[in-house]
Amino acid sequence: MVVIRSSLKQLSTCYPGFVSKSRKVFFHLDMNSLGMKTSVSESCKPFTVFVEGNIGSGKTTFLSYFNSRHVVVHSEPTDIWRNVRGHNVLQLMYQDPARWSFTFQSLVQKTMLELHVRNCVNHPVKLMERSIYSARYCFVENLYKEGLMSAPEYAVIDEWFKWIIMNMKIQGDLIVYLRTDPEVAYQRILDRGRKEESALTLDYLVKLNQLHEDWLVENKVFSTQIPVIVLDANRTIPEIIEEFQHHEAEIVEKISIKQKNVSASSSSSPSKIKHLLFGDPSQPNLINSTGL
Ligand code: TTP
Ligand code: MG
Repeated sequence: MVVIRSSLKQLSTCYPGFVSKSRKVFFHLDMNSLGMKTSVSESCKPFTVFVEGNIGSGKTTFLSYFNSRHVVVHSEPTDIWRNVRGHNVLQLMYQDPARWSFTFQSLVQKTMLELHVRNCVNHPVKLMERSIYSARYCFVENLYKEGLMSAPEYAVIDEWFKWIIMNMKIQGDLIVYLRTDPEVAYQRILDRGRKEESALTLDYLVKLNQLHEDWLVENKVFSTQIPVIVLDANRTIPEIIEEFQHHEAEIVEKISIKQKNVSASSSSSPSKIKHLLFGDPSQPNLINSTGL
């Protein structure tokens, strides 16, 4: 990282990747911006939470609760999926999955990887909507099982997936699984009316639900080493948040265990992380609005 001091105004207009601290500006010029290969920085390991659950389980709404807490929240890049150089690949996938699911899942895998390795600006907590794992273990798996992705396509995407998880050091410390009945998720999808999902069926949600259950609850076929907290997401968002808060002690313990395994210089204190996840959002945070 190259640190350049300059005026805040100048930098804000010419480059979006700056952060400010004590009126000085630290400009992060990373290897990506120089077109060089990189992986997740060793010195930057935020406590990383993946929020998982069926389509319509409420992941985005759940994540929006944390926006005020100055943690990094990465919602899914659905805008990109709907507009890759003018192509709505999400829509193509729903229109003709046998033709487009490989294309779409390749895009999902690439964009999820980008979120996993996105440059860290010393935020102690990172929350993500889904992960590269659910794309592979739930969606790709379902497409293949349903005969909508061919064996060679499945093999290629799986080879990429395995290479990524072997080589890219994807950080994941906790999974919050928003568990819903498929009927509840279906009703929410009808209510929100995302145009690409107009032909989505309850049967599809039942299958995806089973794959989430197999992976995150039953540990069948695919399992995870990352601890999972299951929340009843048939309920309202305030109720789900309340249930999440009941897990505070358990989560703080996991944070402490994680901190013991990483060097002090690369991690924030458990109390700071606890404050960010569970503190009163109306109260000032321990870090300023840039997360530093
Ligand atoms: P979700 O990732 O489930 O996100 P959501 O915004 O629908 O969920 P929530 O209401 O809980 O916030 O799905 C987004 C859309 O992308 C949905 O139509 C399913 C589709 N999708 C795939 O087809 N394959 C994938 O690998 C992923 C991640 C999503
Ligand atoms: Mg969402």
